[in-house]
Amino acid sequence: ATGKPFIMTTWDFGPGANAVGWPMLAAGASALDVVEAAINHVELLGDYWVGAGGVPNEVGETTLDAMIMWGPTHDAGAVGCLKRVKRAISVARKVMEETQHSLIVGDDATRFAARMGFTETSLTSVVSQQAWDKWAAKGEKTNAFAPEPIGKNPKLAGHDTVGSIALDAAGHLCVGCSTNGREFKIPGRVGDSPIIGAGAYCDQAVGAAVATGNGDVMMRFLPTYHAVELMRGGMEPQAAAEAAIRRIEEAGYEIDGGIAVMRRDGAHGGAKTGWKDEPFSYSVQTAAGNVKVPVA
Ligand code: SD4
Repeated sequence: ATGKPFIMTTWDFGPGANAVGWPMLAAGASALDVVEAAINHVELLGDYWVGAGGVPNEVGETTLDAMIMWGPTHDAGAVGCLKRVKRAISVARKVMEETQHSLIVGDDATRFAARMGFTETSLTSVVSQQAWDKWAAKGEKTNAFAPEPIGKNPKLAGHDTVGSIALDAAGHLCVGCSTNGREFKIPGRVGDSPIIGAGAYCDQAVGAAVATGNGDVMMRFLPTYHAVELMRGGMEPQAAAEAAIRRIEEAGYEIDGGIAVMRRDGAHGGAKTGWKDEPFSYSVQTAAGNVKVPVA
C-alpha cells in the first residue's frame, strides 16, 4: 500500500530540512522537488560536512558528491568530485533529467553544470581554509594512502552526509544525498554517496534507504540496496537496516557508518556501527509533525 506523504532526513539536519520539504509535500509538490529543496537547504547552510565551505581535500579544495534517484522509473543522476558548483544535488538532478547518463565526475561535472546554467564559484570558506591551514601546518599528509585495514581504522577523519527520502501525495518515492566526503581525501576521491545502491537507493515498490559514514568501506557492501532488497523480501525496516550494517561488521570492519530506511508505507528504521559518541539520528515528518529518531 502507498502510505501518506512523508519526508525523512538524516542527522541533525533533519528537522530543518524537513521543515523546508514538508510544506511543499503538503501542498502537493513532487517528491523530486521536495528532496532537492530539502538537500539544497542543507548544502547552502555552510555546514562543515556537507556542501560548500566544508571538508577540504588534501590540497585544500572542497569537492562534492551527490545523487538523486526517482522511485517510479529507477532513473538516477549523480555527480562525483564536483568542483566549484554549490548545489550538487541540483546538478545530479540535471544528470538524471537532461542526459542518458547516471554519473558525471570531476572538472567535467563542473563543465556539465555550467552547460546547465549553474554558476561557478569557489567552495572554499574561512572555515574550510582554516581547517586546511591548521592541518597542513602540522605537516600532516592524508592518511588515505594507508590501506584500509580489516579491523579498526582509528585515524579516519570525521565525515557526514545529508540524505532525504520523500513520498509525495501522488505516491511517488524519491531519495537523495549530498556530501563533501572525507576530510583531506586524495584529490579525485569519490565516496559512496553518488554510487547507486551504496549512498542511496530507491525502489517504488518497496521503499528507500540512505547511508552515511565511511563511504570508502561502506560502498563495498551496497548497504542501501541491501536494505531495500531485504524489505522487498518482507523484512521490517528496522531489521533490514540492522542486517545491512551487520554485514559490514561481520566482514570484520570497525568503521563509523549508518543507514536510515523508509518503507513506502511510512514505516522506518535505522542502524549504525561505530560512532560510539556520535548522535546519529534521522527525522521523519508527516502530517502528524516531525519526530527525531535517535539511532542506537
Ligand atoms: C563519504 N559517506 O564520502 C560519505 C561521508 C559521510 O558521514 O557520509 N560521512 O564517505
